[in-house]
Amino acid sequence: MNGRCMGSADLSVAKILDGLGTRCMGRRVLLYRRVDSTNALARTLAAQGEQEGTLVLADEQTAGRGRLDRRWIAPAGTSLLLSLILRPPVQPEHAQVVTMLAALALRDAILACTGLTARLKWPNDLLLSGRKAGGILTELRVTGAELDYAVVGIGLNVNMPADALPPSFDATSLQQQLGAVVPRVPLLQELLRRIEGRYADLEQGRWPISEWAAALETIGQRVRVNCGTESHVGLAEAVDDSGALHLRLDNGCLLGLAAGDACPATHPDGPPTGGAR
Ligand code: BT5
Repeated sequence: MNGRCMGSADLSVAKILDGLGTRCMGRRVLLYRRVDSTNALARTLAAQGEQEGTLVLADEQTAGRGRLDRRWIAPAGTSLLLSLILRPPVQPEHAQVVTMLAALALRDAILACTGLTARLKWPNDLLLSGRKAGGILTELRVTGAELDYAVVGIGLNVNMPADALPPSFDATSLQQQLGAVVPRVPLLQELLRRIEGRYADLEQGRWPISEWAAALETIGQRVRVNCGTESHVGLAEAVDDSGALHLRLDNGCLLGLAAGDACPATHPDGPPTGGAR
């Protein structure tokens, strides 16, 4: 199943390394034509001591995953499907900062390579014209009170045709937004450079919380947030250092939500929570 390869037509290890210019991120690339999940593989490697910055990349995933055992669907060759192994200098309760910096780096790389302006949706989505084009899944291993490693998994719909996903996903891709095919390698290189820059900031103690909060279209909106079997409606006022959303309920109480699925409160069906389980 997990067959390593040197590359397909537009994606190859040699092309990725050519002119990459990073010190750590993506200096070692493991590229697969097809894998179950790049996150699952990266976690195994991280547990075996794989170095920070190693990139696991696939053209296709047979069991790509989102949060809460949801599926991430992407026809072969249409997307960036990647996982990076990190050993961030933060406490486990602040590990969401990895998702924040990856989301901002992804947004910046998209703008630099395509001119498209993406917005972020709490807690882990990237939107283009209000529709989901990317998602981030950060998975951790914690030993005692220490964070061993974080695997940050990024799925981005690059050249995905409009009919590739169920309409209930309300998804889009760079190609659909731009009306042109987007080369994946320059975008990936830009993303790795941006992650490296932001990671260096983090190591210097510069956290991206306020920048992330400003990029979240969720803040200032009246939203419905589904958390498992519970649903809360209120004004999304802020996020805190741990990435939790502060929701002002109609009764005036302030609720802190560590995770959930948010959508505008006016949305008739609530947020899409798992059309592809
Ligand atoms: C996410 O989960 O958005 C995180 C997705 C992370 C995927 C990457 S791919 C590389 C790496 N390896 C992995 O195995 N995973 C990571 P969540 O917020 O739970 O959203 C999942 C939901 O998004 C699904 O239930 C669908 O509704 C929707 N969805 C699935 N595939 C999609 C796609 N390609 N584009 C837009 N929406 C999608």
